[in-house]
Amino acid sequence: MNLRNTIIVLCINLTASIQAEEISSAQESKDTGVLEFKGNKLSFYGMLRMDLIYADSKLDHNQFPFFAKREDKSLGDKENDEFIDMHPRLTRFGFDLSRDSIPMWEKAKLQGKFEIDWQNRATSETGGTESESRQLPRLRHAFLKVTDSEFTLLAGQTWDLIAPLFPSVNADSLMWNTGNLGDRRPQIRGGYTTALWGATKGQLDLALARTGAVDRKDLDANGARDGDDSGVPMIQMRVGLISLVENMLDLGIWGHQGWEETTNRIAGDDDFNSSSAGLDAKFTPAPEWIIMTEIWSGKNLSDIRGGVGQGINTTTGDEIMSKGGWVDVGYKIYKWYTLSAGFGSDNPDDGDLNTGGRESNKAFWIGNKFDLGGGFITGLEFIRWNTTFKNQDDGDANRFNLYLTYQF
Ligand SMILES: [Ca+2]
Ligand SMILES: [Ca+2]
Ligand SMILES: [Ca+2]
Ligand SMILES: [Ca+2]
Repeated sequence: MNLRNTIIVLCINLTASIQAEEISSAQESKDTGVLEFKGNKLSFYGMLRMDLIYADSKLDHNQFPFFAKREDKSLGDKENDEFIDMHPRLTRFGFDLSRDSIPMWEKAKLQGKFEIDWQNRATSETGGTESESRQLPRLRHAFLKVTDSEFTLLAGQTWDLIAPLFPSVNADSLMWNTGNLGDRRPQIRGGYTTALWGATKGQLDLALARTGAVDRKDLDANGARDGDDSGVPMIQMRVGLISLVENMLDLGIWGHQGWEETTNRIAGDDDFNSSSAGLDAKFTPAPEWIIMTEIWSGKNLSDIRGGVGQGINTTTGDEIMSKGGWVDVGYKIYKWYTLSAGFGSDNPDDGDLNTGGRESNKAFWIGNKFDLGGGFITGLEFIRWNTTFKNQDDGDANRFNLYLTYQF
């Protein structure tokens, strides 16, 4: 072996031993998939996903539907105007991070979550030019959480505290504005959980959250979102009972209050409120059954996905009242097959609407989910929407959605 070859061999050996050290310092346990480094535990998760969609009539958005479009021939609408769509936008990537203690606060556990997908509706809503092959990422969750015994503090973006459940179908728009309330938004949340009796626990959470994070309401179009302009955060509160009736039932009651202010008056008003009250329940009478429901009423709900997307009537300056809810029943017939069915309704007060306003939005659905193991999960969903419009003909749409996923 000449000197040149010796040096090459040495270099290769050195590189190999450095790589081995790096791997051992960030050891991965094959069983848990958890990486450990610097006292932190890190685990990645996500899925590759394709959605194929067909509907026999137009919805307000192909991929992210809230309601059926009006089918009023006397107004020149086309009836039963079908469409197809296919997209990989619900492909998801995330990680969970945690540590058992904070060096200067030993009793405290620290957790964090980061999650993105590519369903960036903001771009399509604002008429952006994003193509269906150059999808932009969307931040879903980015938050940290500190837990010290029974107390938690959460800071970042995650699900609304109110209306925490969602139906088994429509992973794009979650039956929002069809009875399901609650999106994701930036917030700071304090929580207290305590054992009550048996396995039953009580929960009390309070959150200060960003108004307008969802509907971006700027009624006076002055470039300042009206929620931010109010100078106060949205308040959300929820009281819950976990593991009632031998672990079969979780219950919660909740509400929110939000404030909006405009610089220029809208129909004489520059001050608007948003509020809701509701309940959620999850019942699992046997391991193969899951029954979920949410019921609510409130006003000016467009920012939390209610009122069929209608918050303020800008002709009268009044907040639009609405009530609604949904129920979803799932039954695991085989280890690999779950059948679900549900119904949702969002019913604004007709008196708060002008001609053409969405008076009601109802849907029923059937979901079929096939879990073949190893993360290969596919499903076929059917949803039928009926949307009614003030003094105009209604719209009906039947939507079929096939999806294929590889989850890890
Ligand atoms: Ca919900
Ligand atoms: Ca404004
Ligand atoms: Ca109505
Ligand atoms: Ca139709």
